[in-house]
Amino acid sequence: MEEIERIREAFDADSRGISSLKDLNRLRIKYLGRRGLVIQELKSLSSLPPSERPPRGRAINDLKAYIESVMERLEEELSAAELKQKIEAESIDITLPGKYIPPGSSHPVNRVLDEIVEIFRFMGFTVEEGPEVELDYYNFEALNIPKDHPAREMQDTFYVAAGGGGGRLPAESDVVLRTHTSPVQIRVMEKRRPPLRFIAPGKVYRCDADVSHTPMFHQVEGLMVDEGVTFAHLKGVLELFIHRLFSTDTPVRFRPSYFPFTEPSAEVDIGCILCRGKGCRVCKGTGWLEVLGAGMVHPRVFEAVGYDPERYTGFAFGMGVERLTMLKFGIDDIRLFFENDIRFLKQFRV
Ligand code: 2NL
Repeated sequence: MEEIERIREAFDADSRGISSLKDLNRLRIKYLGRRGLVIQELKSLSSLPPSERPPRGRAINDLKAYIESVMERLEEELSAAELKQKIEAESIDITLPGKYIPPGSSHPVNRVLDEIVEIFRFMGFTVEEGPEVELDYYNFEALNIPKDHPAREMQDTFYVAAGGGGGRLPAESDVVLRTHTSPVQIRVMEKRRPPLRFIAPGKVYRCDADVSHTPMFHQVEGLMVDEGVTFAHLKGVLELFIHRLFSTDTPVRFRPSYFPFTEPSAEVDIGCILCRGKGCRVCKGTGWLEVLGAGMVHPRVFEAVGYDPERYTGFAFGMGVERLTMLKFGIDDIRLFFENDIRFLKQFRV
């Protein structure tokens, strides 16, 4: 019993001299470690006659509990002191108020793009993407747009100089910035077989700039191919789309049109949402707004991707996202989207 008292006194003396967590750990090893003084005492119990074991065992366990509680208190005190020292040694004043970072928000064009994507996903369309720098073949050739077609003219298409620029632009480069997202659809058809149902949203580029044109803008094109797909399916899908994007009472009308990659082709108009069809400046007094182009996929396009045009039919459509955004929010100049004026962008925060 005297021996136990001596250990307690030695521990009290040692613990007074502790000034760091490192010291504390040494103390722990000295008393509670595998070969520590307290553990040695516990082990020595077995050499005592059985009748002496219980009182001595209790005394050792009391000592152990005492040492543990003192160490626990020391650990709390020392770690608080060490943290305080660390903080004071730093030159940052953590009590200063934080720098205000105003929350950002989605660009109005992206908001409408997200809405469009959501409506088509609801109808079972998946979303596909592809490169913005394209081969002439995917952007024009495979879409039945021949070499002398007006859509290829230099004033419309950005040509990428082969060999990384530097020299003068070659008169005819076969690398272009995509002028529509149709090349994505060609690439997907090349890789997969029908049935297919997807949209291709993204940035497209045309060398053009005025109140209604910017050199970069956003498009969503869509495609559905299977046996037995008809113009009726096209009408159903696009009418539901318009009714979800605008409102269910928006009139929709299909007019005959022409695109090299569809036959027959149609232009889709909606009743003017600004004057409700009465005629205004935006609809130029007609009461109608053109919002989509569409049609049945041209057999030559199917031939280009190795589909049998006798077996498969499909519909395709395309729309400009900036134009739809302008109509939805009553914006009259497309350039406002790209000036990054916070006063303009703030108005579309949700
Ligand atoms: C418009 C018109 C359209 C398509 C895009 C398409 C794509 C393939 C095959 C056939 Cl791979 N057609 N796309 C068809 C009709 C119209 O876009 O006014 N876009 C803004």
